[in-house]
Amino acid sequence: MGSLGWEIPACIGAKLGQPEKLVVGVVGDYSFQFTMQEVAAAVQYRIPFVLVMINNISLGLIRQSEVAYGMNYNVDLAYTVEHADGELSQMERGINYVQLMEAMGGLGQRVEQPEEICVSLEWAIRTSAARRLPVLVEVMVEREANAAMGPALNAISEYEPLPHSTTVTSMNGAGSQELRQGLSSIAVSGTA
Ligand SMILES: Cc1ncc(C[n+]2csc(CCOP(=O)(O)OP(=O)(O)O)c2C)c(N)n1
Ligand SMILES: [Mg+2]
Repeated sequence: MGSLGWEIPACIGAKLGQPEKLVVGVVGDYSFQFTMQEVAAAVQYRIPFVLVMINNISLGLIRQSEVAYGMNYNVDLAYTVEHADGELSQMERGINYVQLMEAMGGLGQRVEQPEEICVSLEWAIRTSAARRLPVLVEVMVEREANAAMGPALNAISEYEPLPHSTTVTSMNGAGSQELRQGLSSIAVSGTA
């Protein structure tokens, strides 16, 4: 989908439509901000799903589109807060999305190292099903990695292996079985 904010409502709809399936949504950090309040609705109505956030603390697609113009303008989601006493605190990681999930009654984990991703995904799948809650896995990634898009898509000749054949094989805990059974899961992903 091209519209930001599609992912969370889509996860809710997919899970309501096919409650027996595992629903996993992939969301950008900025896209999450468009409809994040729907997490509260999912908690209220006990609609479980796993949300994987790719957090580059920026509007990556917009930043990349600006490169051709030599710009890097208004794409940062990190900022500085000035407190009442004049103290400054740096929100170097932008919004704390795990706290946001928790504020709405959901759960989340931040992942900083690649080897933590599987562990966190297993936790999210297990916990989301057991507690009937939306659960976030926030994966911190490089701010300025370019993605293949537009005409660059034509230049792709080699793809990364599918997660089913790589990551998932190293998962052993609860949840991994559900992921291995590709048909028992629905993947929801929005792109800009
Ligand atoms: C509703 C809506 N508003 C604006 C846009 C334009 N837009 C495309 S990508 C993008 C930034 C997306 O940032 P993020 O979700 O963090 O994904 P990233 O590109 O960083 O992976 C924006 C504002 C859009 N696609 N949809
Ligand atoms: Mg982003």
